[in-house]
Amino acid sequence: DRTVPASPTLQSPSMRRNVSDGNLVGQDVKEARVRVIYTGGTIGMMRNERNVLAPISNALVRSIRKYPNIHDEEYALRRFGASASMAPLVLPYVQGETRRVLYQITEYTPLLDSSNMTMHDWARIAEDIHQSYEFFDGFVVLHGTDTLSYTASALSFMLENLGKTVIITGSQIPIFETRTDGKDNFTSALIIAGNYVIPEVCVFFGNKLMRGNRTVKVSSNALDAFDSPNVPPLARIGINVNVDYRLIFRPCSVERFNVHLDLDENVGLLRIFPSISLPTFRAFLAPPIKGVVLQSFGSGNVPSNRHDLIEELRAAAARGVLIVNCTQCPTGSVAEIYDTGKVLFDLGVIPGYDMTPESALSKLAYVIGKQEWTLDVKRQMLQTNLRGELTTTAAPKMEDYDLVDAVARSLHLSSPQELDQLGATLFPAMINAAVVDGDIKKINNLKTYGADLSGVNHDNRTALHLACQLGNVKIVRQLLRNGVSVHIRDRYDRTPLLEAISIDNQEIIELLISCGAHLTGSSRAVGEQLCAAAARGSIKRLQSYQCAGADLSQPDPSGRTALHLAALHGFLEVVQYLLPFMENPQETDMLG
Ligand code: ASN
Repeated sequence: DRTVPASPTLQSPSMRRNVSDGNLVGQDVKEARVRVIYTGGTIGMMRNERNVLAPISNALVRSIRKYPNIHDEEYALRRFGASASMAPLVLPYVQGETRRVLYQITEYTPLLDSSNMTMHDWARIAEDIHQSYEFFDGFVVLHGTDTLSYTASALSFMLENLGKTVIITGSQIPIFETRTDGKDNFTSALIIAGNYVIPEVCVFFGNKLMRGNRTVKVSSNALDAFDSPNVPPLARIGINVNVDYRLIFRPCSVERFNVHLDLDENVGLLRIFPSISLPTFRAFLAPPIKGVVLQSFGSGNVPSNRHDLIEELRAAAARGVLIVNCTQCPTGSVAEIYDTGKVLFDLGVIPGYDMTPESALSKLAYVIGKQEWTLDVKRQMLQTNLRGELTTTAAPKMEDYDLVDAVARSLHLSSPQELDQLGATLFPAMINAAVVDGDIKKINNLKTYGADLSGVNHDNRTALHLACQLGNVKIVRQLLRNGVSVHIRDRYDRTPLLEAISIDNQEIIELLISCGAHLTGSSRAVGEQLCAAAARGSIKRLQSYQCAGADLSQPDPSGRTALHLAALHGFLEVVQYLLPFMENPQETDMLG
């Protein structure tokens, strides 16, 4: 059943009031569900008999239950009763955020120092997210910091058409210690994963949320251990969470979430240095290598007077080895501006632009692992921006023709806060007007003016909610092609999919489903809706639910199915329609 959460104890919320009182529970509070995948790393380490840090199994979850600022035992007891010790953990109330975050930790065996992780571990994480994708609002991966950027980059490629927030975090000091960065990193990651739809694989560290495939570990001891040298952070955490929605890279294909697990391990990083010897160079490029990230000097230069090396590169490229040129510099991009760089382009070496070495390496493993792609397609994909990992040419700056700036100037507004506020009110109103008019051109123009088409209004509704409610298929398609999320729930917990169901527009329902939308809320609540439709004799509504992936034999909270209701009200056609979907139609309900 697609609507039942992974654990029977983690029931999803029904319709809830929007309240800001941390003492309310259950039916009165909106909740979000986050799955935490704990792979290892310093965050859960303790000193062993040799007095060095190593991961300890079963310690993290047990300790967290005792930390009142990471787990709200009182809420858990009221929400889950006596079974609270086995129930999901609950993040204490956070001022300013709308949803209480319920989280479940899956601990890997063995827990690993991330230096011991391999591509198989990346595949395991990707598969676990895939398996439980529909049951959670977001995902947090607890990970060692040493190879965290490799994992983040790899996952960004492996998780295709991602629609939900995935955050990888860890710490430099174990969470069990009095002074630790683990607590802040973990709780901030949970808050963001539960409250914000940022459909990217992100890294949270040192108060910054960064695009995962842009990160590098820059310090072995500072708490601010990660940087994103070529792209600003997606969000900063101060007193408030400030998300820069314009930076978010959204999947713009009308396709469902999927994972690609097949990575090719025959890839490597080759850092050029003055006087590198031919035997070393040749050995590196020898079979079975299939993909190499050439870490060149400056803006992509190699010793062009070393004909021996150039010939080795030419021969490797001719054998079909994919060679991606990236710079050794922490910031900036490769470009054809020197003779010493131009020589590589002429050999068929692929420009890696401003990709980090971690990102380029995992992208090679991903691209080479795509059996269905020809060598030409692979070459093309390596230089295409697939997940925001590279910047090809100097894109025009959005601010140059930002509508908000123009309006702000005429209103004499200037502070960044005033500009942000204006943008947040102006754009959703204008986008909604364009949606009501069914004006695709206006929507496109607004996007060029810097509007975030995924923006929400005061009821947390997006333009997609409205377009679905109005039943305008063309606009819905246009918004989806622009990456508007299908997962945002409004103030009343309604998704765009529910809007489409409420007007029985099956074309839109199918379109949303093909983008990864799914029913949310408990299966019993869906059962209730099915029963209500059957009691009205509405085959159309039942079809809409079926189209949206509902199991039509799903009972309501009292155990009655739609078939019971259809029979009770004498709707013969509804009974005939429902019968093939019933597993055991002869079974009676709890009421007899
Ligand atoms: N060696 C540790 C790891 O990568 C470092 C850390 O997590 N801070 O697992």
